[in-house]
Amino acid sequence: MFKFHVLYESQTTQARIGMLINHRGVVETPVFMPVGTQATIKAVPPENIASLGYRVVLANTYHLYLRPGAEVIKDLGGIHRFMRWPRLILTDSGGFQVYSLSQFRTIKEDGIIFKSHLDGSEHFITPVEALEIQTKLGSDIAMVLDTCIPYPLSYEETKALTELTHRWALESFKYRQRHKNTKQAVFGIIQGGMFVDLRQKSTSFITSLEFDGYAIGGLSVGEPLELRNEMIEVSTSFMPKDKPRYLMGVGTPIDIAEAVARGVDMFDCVLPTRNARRGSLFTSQGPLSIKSSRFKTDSEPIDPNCGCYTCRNFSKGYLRHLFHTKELLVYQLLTLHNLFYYAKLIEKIKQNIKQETLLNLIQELKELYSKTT
Ligand code: PRF
Ligand code: ZN
Repeated sequence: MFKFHVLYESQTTQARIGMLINHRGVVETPVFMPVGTQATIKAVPPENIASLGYRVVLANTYHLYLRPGAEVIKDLGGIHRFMRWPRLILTDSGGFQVYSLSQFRTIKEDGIIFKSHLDGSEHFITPVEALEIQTKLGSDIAMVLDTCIPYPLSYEETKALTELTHRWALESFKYRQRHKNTKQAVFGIIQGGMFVDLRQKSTSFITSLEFDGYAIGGLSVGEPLELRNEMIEVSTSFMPKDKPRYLMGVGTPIDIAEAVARGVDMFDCVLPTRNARRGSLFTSQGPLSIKSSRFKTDSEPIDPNCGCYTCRNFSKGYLRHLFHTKELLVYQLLTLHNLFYYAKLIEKIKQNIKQETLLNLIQELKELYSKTT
């Protein structure tokens, strides 16, 4: 069982408020999914992720397939029990990670040949296998295998890779028709690079297949913000209203708010977690680096307006000390803060959708993040 309902449609933007429902529970959208590549949100126990209000996390098929292996996770009771996260889990198909991580890969008509970044071993994955692996993992939402289109890339090459993505999507769709799995939803992925007509065609083709939801892929790969927003708009304007829309790997608070205004419902990004581990924090006053020497004797929290565990209990002076001494606790404390910030951001976006003030919030965020650290 997998359902999506739109509860509210904005009058002033394309934004929506909706609800994802499956056998594990209900998720309000817009939703942000923290990234748990290795079946863990780095440095934070699942109970804390849940108490921040998160209802869905993302895990990566590429990493888990290579180590510890999908069979191992299946034997240990599936990915939910494995990582002790009883709520929803979305697994990415691995297509994108192969491009960014493996030392070598070749795209064939039937799938991707790649070498593991761990031991150099060679693997060949087809679209059907990518779904089979995700079935073994037991995630709630599986993504189809797609091709990654680098930026910039010529029209002809982009067209060829986009059409290959379509053939793979069709194969994935047919496979799922033959092998019904009522416990796992499958999302198709739109590509098309940075060309309006290819984005349009990709959106029409992918949404002509009855997937449970649709993702916009191939963005946030180095293109300028205006170009990305244009591509998002092209896609969402051709996507069905009654299915969830997921923008993969995006983004900053501004990116998310802008995409919500264009009709996107779901997001994932390493930004809050990865930035935290590098000492970069999101605050109500804009970005802040805990490394700065000006915090050496600072007794104030990271953000006086933040109610997270870290801000309620620790000073910037202490956190800066932990960071410079590489004490392990700092990774948990800073990640908790950034994930709290993203959870509040999503709450704020939802409120602003309901009050028809989302455009004001976007303006506020732009002013906040144009300031220097
Ligand atoms: N495809 C897949 N995963 C992704 C992307 C994509 O295009 C992106 C693009 N930003 C992030 N993660 N399968
Ligand atoms: Zn905080």
